Amino acid sequence: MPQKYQFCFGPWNFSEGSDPYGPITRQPQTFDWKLAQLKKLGFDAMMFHDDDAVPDIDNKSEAQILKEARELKKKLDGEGIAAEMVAPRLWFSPNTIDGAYTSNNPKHRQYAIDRSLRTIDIARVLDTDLIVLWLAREGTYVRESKNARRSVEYIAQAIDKMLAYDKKIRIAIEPKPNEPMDHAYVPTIGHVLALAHLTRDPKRVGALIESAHCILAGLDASDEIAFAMAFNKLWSLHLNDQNGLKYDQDKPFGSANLRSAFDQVRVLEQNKFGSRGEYVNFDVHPFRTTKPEHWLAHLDNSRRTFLKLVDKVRSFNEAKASQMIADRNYQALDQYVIEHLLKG
Ligand code: XLS
Ligand code: MG
Repeated sequence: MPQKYQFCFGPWNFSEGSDPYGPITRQPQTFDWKLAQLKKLGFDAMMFHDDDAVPDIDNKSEAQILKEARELKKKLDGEGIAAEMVAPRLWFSPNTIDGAYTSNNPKHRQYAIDRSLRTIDIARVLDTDLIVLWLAREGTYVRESKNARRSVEYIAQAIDKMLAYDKKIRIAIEPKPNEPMDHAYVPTIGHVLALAHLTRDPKRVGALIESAHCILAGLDASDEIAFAMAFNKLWSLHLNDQNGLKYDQDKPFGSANLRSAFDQVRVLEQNKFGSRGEYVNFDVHPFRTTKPEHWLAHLDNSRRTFLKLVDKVRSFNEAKASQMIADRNYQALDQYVIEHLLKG
């Protein structure tokens, strides 16, 4: 049976167009509007930061957080939408200015752990066992400002606290090599899988791959996907695109490099991604110039491209490719891929 894919995105994927050089270009919309658009597009699930689920989380009691999470769960159930994961947003608060788990300030490290435990509380209510960690500020601008070995140990210790707090959760680390930091401590999937082994329960620590983050690390996203899948560790996926080594672009999937997008889908198909209930997420943003009336296009287009590439993968003549490989005629193989992608 061919794999049927389930799709997901997060409320932040309806971004408003601000960048470090200018303000928003679209007026912010409510969460209810975003959920209604997700439903209208026929997506299956939504992913959440802790404060997407419970806004202004730092100023709310544990009881209030649980109450609001329950209200959200009701809303999602009413629309038949699942929550894929919850991720602590550990890069916005004044308490995370110098990093979260790796901050040089012990009070701030404790804040990061406490906030991660609240994230787990929310995930329980939303009925997902998946916690995502994008370790945004765990790195340095100035190498001498932190002890790198101790930082890795701090991250492992924080993960241990989370694993001990709830025996059912799984943690998927989303590596990214830079931005906002000059260098991040956990830049690639290899680092993620190695880090898992420093924790108390490596079986419950896995990976989330984002295409653009692989490109920023100078790596091939399809190889990163294959690497994680060889360990059965690809628990979530953020497909998007990125035009080379520059600021984080989060372009629509396939927008910059269609062939790489084909390769990513091919590896996902070959390894049956989704067969254990994993979702295909598009972590994409509209171009800054996008008018409000075209606000859904980047999500719809990413899924369209993905599904067209699934067809391309399924109609790729693997026997023909195998013959070329056996003949070591990679020149022919290269051209076959190009012509297959160009075929109408
Ligand atoms: C940023 C990340 C972020 C995570 C979730 O680059 O993609 O959005 O996916 O914390
Ligand atoms: Mg992402």
